[in-house]
Amino acid sequence: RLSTERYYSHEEITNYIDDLAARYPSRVLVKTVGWSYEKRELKTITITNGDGRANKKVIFMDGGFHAREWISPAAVLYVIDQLVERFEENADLLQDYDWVILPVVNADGYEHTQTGTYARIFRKTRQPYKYLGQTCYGADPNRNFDFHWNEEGASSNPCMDTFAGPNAFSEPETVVVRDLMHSLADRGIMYLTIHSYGNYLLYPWGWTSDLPETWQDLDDVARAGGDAIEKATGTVYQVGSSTNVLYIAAGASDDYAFYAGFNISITMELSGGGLTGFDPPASKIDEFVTETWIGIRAMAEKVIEKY
Ligand code: 0X9
Ligand code: ZN
Repeated sequence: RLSTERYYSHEEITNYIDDLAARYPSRVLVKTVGWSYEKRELKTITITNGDGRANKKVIFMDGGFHAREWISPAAVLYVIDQLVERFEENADLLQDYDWVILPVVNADGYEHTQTGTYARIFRKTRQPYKYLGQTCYGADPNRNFDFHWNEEGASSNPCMDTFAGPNAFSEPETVVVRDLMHSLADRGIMYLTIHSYGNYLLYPWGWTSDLPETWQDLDDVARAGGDAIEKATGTVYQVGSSTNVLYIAAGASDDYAFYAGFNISITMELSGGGLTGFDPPASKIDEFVTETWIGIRAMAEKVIEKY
């Protein structure tokens, strides 16, 4: 079983989902969808109820966009654990929907924060860029998508944390997410991307303060998640559009998914902890991921009721 007592390495995460696929071949499918800049294998896990019905609606979830946000892959693994190992309790979530999950988008960055020196708070990918004779590493994968790319809340300086990249989709990791989104778009109902920290449930747009025409649907789903969490644990999540409740930042994956056709697109910023906010002690993992699951479950139920 999954341990919520410590943070996993990228390799352990990959082994964990491979093991689930081997143990539950009728309900779990693991696929290689691409490679990171440093050639780590990026794998999705598709979870079904095993009834063999093709082309169901899809919930697409990812984690580990930002290297230092370790609680994100941990929370995504917990969702996987619940949907697979606790299938009987969650069968309603898989009746008409398949879940496609990429636990660690930025595998190189994640690995770097776990093994590099002074690397714990590193955020970006690991592709090197030259700037004024020095080398800086990585683009911000959440500024690298080709939708209003580099217009607002992003930097053209490779040494900044919000570097948008030399061009949109300069990073192999964001290309993988883009291609997944397009391949799923005609049945993709909800895109959910897990970050930390701050306790926010954010929806489009993040590139403008304008709201999409269907903002009420986005708000309904996000609020269902926030309400469920508050009721269960008392933790309050702030709900609203990225620009209006957090800050303006263009070129992010949530805006891209919504533009690509997902009806619902939400960035969930989990609870923070530790000295920087990005490093909750391992003793907090269980509390944070179970709380996150309550919110994700409630959002999925709302989506299933609406679509
Ligand atoms: O800035 C980000 O990429 C996200 N916050 S984080 O602290 N995890 O880096 C928020 C992204 C919200 N979405 C958009 N601005 N589109
Ligand atoms: Zn983040």
